[in-house]
Amino acid sequence: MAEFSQAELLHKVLNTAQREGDERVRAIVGRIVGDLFRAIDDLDIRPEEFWAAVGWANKAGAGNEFGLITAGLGLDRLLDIRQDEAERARGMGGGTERAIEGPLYVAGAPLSQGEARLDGDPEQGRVLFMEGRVTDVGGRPLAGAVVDVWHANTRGEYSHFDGGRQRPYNLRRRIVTDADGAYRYRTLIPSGYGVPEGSATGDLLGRLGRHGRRPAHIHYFVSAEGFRTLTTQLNIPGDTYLDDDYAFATRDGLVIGLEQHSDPAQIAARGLSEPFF
Ligand code: MBD
Ligand code: FE
Repeated sequence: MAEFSQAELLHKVLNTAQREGDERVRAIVGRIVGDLFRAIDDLDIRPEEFWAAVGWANKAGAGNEFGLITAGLGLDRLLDIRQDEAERARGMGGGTERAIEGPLYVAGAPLSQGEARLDGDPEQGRVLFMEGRVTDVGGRPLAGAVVDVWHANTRGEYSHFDGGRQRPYNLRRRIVTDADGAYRYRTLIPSGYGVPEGSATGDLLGRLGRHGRRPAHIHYFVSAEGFRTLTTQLNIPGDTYLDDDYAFATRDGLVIGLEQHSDPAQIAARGLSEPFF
């Protein structure tokens, strides 16, 4: 029976002696597994704790929850912080701040020119008319840019992730900017998202004494030929969770201004009364 030390065990796990395999994967897996070896040692992790964690990870995987978990552990925000720093170091700053993508994007939303109506399911809610302009960092309008937006409904649920309760691509659209770089859309003000009750993510957050709530937000990818794509989110003002987001994704500069209108004629004059289905 072979006897070997922990260090030798790690070398065998990583197949360090061979030139085969992917060196980058070896470096990353080596760091993480080495740290796990140390954690098991230093914290004296018991077999029951270890197997409970394996069961938890299996549940998380079965529920496609890893994107929810990384957001809650701050990893997505860490990547944003690092990209901000890298851009600042290269003198690339300026423009709208980035915010994390999150795990609930679906590619291929309906595409329209200049404007769109996002809500297609019959739902009671506060109507939101959004107007914006895509420019380069120097303020020059970008015609033909694509604004890809997605958000939750008034119950905080996303289409494609709610067991089929909403129709496909509800509250998801791609809008091409006009000659002035402008776009506009009509939708319903979303509610904040909450990590599902009883999920592996919810269990973990509960064990940390945390909640899994996000403030109401609207996701954006903004892309244009010859420019890097901006991934960001806009926040609805006044939300309780603006400064207590489980995903650490909010930024002061991304809270939009809202003007309230109650005159139905004024609302009708803005158009976009027909759903684009
Ligand atoms: C979301 O809606 C979201 O935007 C993020 C970042 C994480 C979980 C759910
Ligand atoms: Fe979201």
